Amino acid sequence: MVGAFAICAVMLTACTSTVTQIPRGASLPSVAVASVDNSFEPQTVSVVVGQSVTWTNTGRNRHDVKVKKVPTDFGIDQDSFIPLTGTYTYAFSKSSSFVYYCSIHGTAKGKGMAGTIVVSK
Ligand SMILES: [Cu+2]
Repeated sequence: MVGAFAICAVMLTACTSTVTQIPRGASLPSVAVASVDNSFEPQTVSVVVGQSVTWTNTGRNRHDVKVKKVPTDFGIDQDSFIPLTGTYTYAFSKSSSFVYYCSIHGTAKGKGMAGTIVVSK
C-alpha cells in the first residue's frame, strides 16, 4: 500500500511539472552570418521570434559582435570569437530590429562592419 502511494506521488509530480514553452521559431534552423574581413555577410538577415542567428568568424582578423541596445545578453568579445573558426549563436526572443556591429571595424551607428537583424513574430 505504501509502495502504491509512492508510485502515485511520483506520477503526480511528473504530471504537474512545468511545461516549457518552445518559441515558434525555435524549430527553425539557425540563420548563418559570416564575419569576414571586414564585414558581415549577409549584412541584413530576417528571423522569427525564437529563431537564432549563428555568426562564424571566417576572417583572419579578430572581430566581435556587439549591439548598442537590448537584449543585454547579446554579443561576443573578440577573445572568444576566434578567427577562421569561432562561432556565436543567439536566439532572438522579441520582435524588433537590431543593428549590431564589430567594435574594431565598425560603429554602434551601423557604419563600417555592421549588420541588421530583423526579428518578426
Ligand atoms: Cu571586425
